[in-house]
Amino acid sequence: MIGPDVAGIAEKLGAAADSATAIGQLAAETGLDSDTAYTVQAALVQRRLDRGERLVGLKMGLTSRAKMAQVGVDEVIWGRLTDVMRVPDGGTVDTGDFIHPRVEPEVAFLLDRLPEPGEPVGSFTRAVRAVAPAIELIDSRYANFTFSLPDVIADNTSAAAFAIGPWSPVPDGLDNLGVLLEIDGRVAQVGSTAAILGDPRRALDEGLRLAGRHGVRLRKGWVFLAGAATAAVPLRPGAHVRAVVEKLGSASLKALP
Ligand code: OOG
Ligand code: MG
Repeated sequence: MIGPDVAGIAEKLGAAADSATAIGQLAAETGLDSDTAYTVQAALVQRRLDRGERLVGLKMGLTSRAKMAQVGVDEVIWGRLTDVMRVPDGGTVDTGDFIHPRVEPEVAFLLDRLPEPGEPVGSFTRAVRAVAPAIELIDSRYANFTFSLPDVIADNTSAAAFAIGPWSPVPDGLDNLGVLLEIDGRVAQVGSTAAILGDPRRALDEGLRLAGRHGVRLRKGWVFLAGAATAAVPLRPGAHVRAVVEKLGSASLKALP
């Protein structure tokens, strides 16, 4: 049997992102499974690298029940981040560059000395140099923000942009910090870092394990997004967004009017 057309699916997803135009889901009709979807994701991100973007990190997705429930997919997934997706803290995005952008509060890790493939993280404070509050802007390339597990994996887990607040040394506990997402100064979502796999540090173990299965090694100096603690909220033109994580401070971005 001939498998799914990996290059063709990656091209469709890439063109959808470039033109900010939604497409229909592809996995069911092409017989795409999750493993092959990661191959599509690699090809989709390679398309960005071919035009000069640089890999700067990894993101986890669906590490909280709130996120799983919002999109109806209940497996932890991971995606790739490039330099062009990074927005300066307090910076501006244009909602017109996206299809139906949503924002969500995240915790970011700055990676340091990572274990060899197959080894557990062991010392978190050796593997992670600093932590920061962050905002992820996700933008599914599928119509109505609706997808199956292989669809969202192929679509680089809806990755579109991210902003990172000030880095701090790793605090003693990361497992029960309050998380807020504010839009125009009003609280839109409330949560706790405990929602992220019980402790966001676990997201790193999962990232190493799951990415390792596909031969991807995390690098010193990379950013790692542990996954949102709350559901995501639509980003409207003109909105001011702030994500606050207790003890870590806040990250912000605004959307052009
Ligand atoms: C998939 C990406 C999920 C997270 O933090 O859980 C994600 C989506 O919700 O479209 O980034
Ligand atoms: Mg996210």
